[in-house]
Amino acid sequence: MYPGTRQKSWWQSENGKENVYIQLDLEAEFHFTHLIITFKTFRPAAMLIERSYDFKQTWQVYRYFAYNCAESFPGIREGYPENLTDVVCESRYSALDPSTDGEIIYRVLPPTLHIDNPYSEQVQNLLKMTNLRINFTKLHTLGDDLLDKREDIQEKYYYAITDMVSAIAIIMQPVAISMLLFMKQPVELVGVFAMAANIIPWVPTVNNANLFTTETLLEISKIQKSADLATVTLMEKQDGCQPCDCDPGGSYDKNCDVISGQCQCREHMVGRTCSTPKQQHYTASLDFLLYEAESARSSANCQVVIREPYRDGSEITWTGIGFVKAFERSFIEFNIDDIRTAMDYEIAIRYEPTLPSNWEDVEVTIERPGPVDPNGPCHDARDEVRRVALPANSRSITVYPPVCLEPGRSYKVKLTFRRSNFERDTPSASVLIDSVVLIPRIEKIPWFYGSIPAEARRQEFERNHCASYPAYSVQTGQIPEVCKKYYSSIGAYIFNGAFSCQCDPTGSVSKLCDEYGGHCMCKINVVGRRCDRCSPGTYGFGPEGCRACDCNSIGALDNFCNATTGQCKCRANTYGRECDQCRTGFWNFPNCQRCDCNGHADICDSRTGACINCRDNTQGHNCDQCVEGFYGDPRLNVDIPCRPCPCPGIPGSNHSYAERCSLDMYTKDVVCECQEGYSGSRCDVCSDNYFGNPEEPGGSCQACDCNEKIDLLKPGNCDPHTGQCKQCLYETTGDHCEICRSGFFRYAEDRMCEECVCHILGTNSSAGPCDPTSGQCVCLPNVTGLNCDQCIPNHWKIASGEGCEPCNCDPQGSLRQQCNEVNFKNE
Ligand SMILES: [Ca+2]
Repeated sequence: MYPGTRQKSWWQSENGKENVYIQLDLEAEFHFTHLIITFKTFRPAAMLIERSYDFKQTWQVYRYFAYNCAESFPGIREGYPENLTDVVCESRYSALDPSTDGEIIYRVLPPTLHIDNPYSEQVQNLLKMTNLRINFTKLHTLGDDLLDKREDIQEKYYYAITDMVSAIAIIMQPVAISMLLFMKQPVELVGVFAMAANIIPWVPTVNNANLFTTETLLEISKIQKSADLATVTLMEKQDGCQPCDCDPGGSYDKNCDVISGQCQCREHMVGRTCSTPKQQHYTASLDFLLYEAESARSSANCQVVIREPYRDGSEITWTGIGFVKAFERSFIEFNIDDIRTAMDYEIAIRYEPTLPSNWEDVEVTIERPGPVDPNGPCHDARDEVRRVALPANSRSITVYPPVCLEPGRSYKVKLTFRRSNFERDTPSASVLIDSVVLIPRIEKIPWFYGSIPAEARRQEFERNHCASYPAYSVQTGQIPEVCKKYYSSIGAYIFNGAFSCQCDPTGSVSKLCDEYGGHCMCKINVVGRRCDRCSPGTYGFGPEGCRACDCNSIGALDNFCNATTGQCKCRANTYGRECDQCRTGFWNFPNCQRCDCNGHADICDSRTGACINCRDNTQGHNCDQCVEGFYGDPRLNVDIPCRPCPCPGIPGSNHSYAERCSLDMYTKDVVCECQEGYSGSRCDVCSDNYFGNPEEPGGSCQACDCNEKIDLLKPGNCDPHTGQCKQCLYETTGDHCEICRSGFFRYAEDRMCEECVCHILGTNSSAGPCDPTSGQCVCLPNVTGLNCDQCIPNHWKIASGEGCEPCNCDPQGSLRQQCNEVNFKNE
């Protein structure tokens, strides 16, 4: 019955739908004995009851019911079962009459059959079930022959059940099982109902008039209107009445179901007392309303200071990416537009001092977009300016008095950093502001005051110093469990339930988050509640987490790199992702200098500075010299281009007689370094003791050919053009010193020239020198001998100098015809 009325409530199926069903899914095996259904309207024209005892793997029909069995279920025998396993169709529960409160009764063990042993296997098999399904297949349509789509027709017909009585005995002893109700078509279910192990009616609505005295109760905890799914929890009933003990924040109120003790949970809160968020959900932390300074609007004289998490794992004492550095007369303005519950909030400023002294004067103003709700909790809110100091020995400060904020509005909280020191201006003074946090004021939470349990809660809260954690602790791990329990309740209260974790699938290790505060478990170097970004100083958000930037400590401005590419912020002239190289065209990291290549190359060795790929026929460390065969001075300040050496032709012309040449800086003339045999500044003359015509193309210089009969240390041994030898030694002569000079002779080429020895009296001195080969002198008449020193036989008077004369001896008076060659005396 609806509370306070005599009117019964009912379940009703969707209008005009013929095929609907109710299914009970039990998570254990039960014994089912009978079922009585009472209908508010006409009973169905056809229906059947099925069961499964293997968790919906297979289904067996218990019984068919039809006004016209042959038409609705052809082939099924109509009548009463004749043995236990008979499946029949009954028509007695399907008549048009009565139009209301008609029943259908089904007993698994028909009373018409005698059962000898109720514990036999056959009986037990028939009773056991894990799932029960009641299929309604045909509506009585009264005068309307067809159940068609017309709305006025459809509107009239539906199934409506006021009571369902079933007998289900539990075989096992489950402590908590769940049961699901499924409707093929959405069936309007109203209210909470219960059923018992014994014959207990399903009670529609929140009517608590039926108090069950049975040992075990099945209780459907919560059925949403028009839902096709509801969870049923089986609970053991305890002796006597127990306090509901509903979570003050997780449940809507302190009342629970009188049977099950189930409290009314706020969204996504579960458990009998509604104290825990459901899986993959979390309750807001007490500092959930947090506004990062680095995301807020700030004056131009503020600086964002990004802070890397400590590499050694030390506790992080800030949130977000870091801080805003505020100086005197700067301001930071926070936009607050996500208030969910109108109440008093304490403004806490989280900061980090940079000086050993306090920051003495910060002005806090709250800008309201319009008038407050005169009937709401903020009706007497006054927005006087608040002033706070930031002590040097603290990391947070709470601004008093608290401010009353209402949902659906956009507030601006402005911090103005007036002066660091009241006494004097200190423009260099600064303070690092991390964030502003709005902490719900405990005293204004209704379940913390006004009743004995509320006072007890507040005492416990205060005894554990729970009020002191949220303002300065950014680490939930430090918070005592008892405080977390209260914070969780407060979070559920302020935000009307729990939030979905929404852990980032890439950056999170798991879909589950911390039930308090919602922190997901992040992969390496990943941060954010949802693990959705790289921590400062890392990059490359991906399945492996994030990689360290590793920016070069000298070459980069800081250690923060592009979150995607990892590019560090390089100083002037440094280069590379980590800024650990010099820019192209520079060398000598970290003191990057431009490559000195005299304009003849663009790049150089990053370590040595040696130029690479010198152009314009230059070479050298700085492209400061001409390559071999070229001359000039390619240094930038001189800038005489490198030209091919004219020695006398250019290199490769086949008329070049120098490997290299140079420029005489005085005369500005080219000086070739001539090959051996060549000489002159252009190598166009032959060296001493060489000859030829190097000034002409194709001409060359050769060594003088003087048969080694010259002194090579002396100059001018041969004619520089003809090669004619001019200083033959060893009594030689000829163009190549190949012959003995006049008055000398030799027998063979390899012999030295010898002087001719000619008898002065016997030699015809006017006839020339001796024979150059034999040494034979030219003799006067009748003179003979190599040296012309003898008269021919029978001749004498060689000393005459005109040849020898015959002896003319008297043949009788002389012994012989022989006479003294010199003296005239006959022998
Ligand atoms: Ca921050």
